[in-house]
Amino acid sequence: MSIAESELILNPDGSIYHLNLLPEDIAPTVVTVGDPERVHDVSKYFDSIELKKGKREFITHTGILNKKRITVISTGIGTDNIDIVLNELDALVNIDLRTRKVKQQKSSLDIIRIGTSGAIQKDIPVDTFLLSQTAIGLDGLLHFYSEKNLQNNELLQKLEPYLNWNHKGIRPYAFDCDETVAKIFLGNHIRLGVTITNAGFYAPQGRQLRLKPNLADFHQKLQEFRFKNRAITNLEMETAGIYGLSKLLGHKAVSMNAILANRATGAFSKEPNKTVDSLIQYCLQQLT
Ligand code: R1P
Repeated sequence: MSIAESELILNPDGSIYHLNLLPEDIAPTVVTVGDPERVHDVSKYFDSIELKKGKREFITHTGILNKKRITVISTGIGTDNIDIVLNELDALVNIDLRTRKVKQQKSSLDIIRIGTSGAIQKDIPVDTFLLSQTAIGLDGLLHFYSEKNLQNNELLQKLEPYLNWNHKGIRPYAFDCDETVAKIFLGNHIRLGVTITNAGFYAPQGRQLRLKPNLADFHQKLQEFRFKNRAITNLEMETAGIYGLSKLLGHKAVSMNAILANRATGAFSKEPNKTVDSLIQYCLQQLT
């Protein structure tokens, strides 16, 4: 069955609608970053760059590093953008854009998020590198998709009644990283964590400027939750969406976080750019 023009939207040159990319533009290894300017901060380490394209917040560079072809793409902020980026990356490899038919043989991408994040546990210093072993989404994105059996249901069964936020319209979902890709990034200085992804930066992460958050005990509840001796470690805005859609679509994802803030101690990194650059260099070194 071919997919209608209104559902799989292509630009006049045949490229996919938002990302503005053709199938040949992307490598099997895709690094995602939130900030469009971080795309250059990654690709400047490539030995050569063969492609630079972009549209809106979705900037893409593809190149070679140590004989490995890598694509780096910016997602902008939030899981609403992750919905677009993951579905369109998948369409580039798993849908024949000319016939508009899903390919019989599926391809799997390795997806590595290099992002920033805030810790919620006191013992995680700023400038830590944290690999999200599990991500819990409070943003709701994955509830719009079926195949929930791929979730970490064991964790959810404990988390949902503990949080008891369903009556506030907040229903968590939870997915794990891909273990084979995660192994590439393990190391003594890499902290493993459980990451909360939410739909905003202020009240959805327990911040108050002028508006009072609806959940007064947001941080405390998250800080005190334990599952198999694991604690929730950090907050950001993309990882759970990336993990969920990757699992459903058959891609392998891992999220690497530069911890720039500690929300429990009030600390913020003195050299955030240096920390992000070190994480980029570490990830590229491990990838190649
Ligand atoms: C918020 O400032 C943004 O920073 C974090 C959050 O997930 C959110 O996207 O990640 P990035 O630095 O990768 O964008």
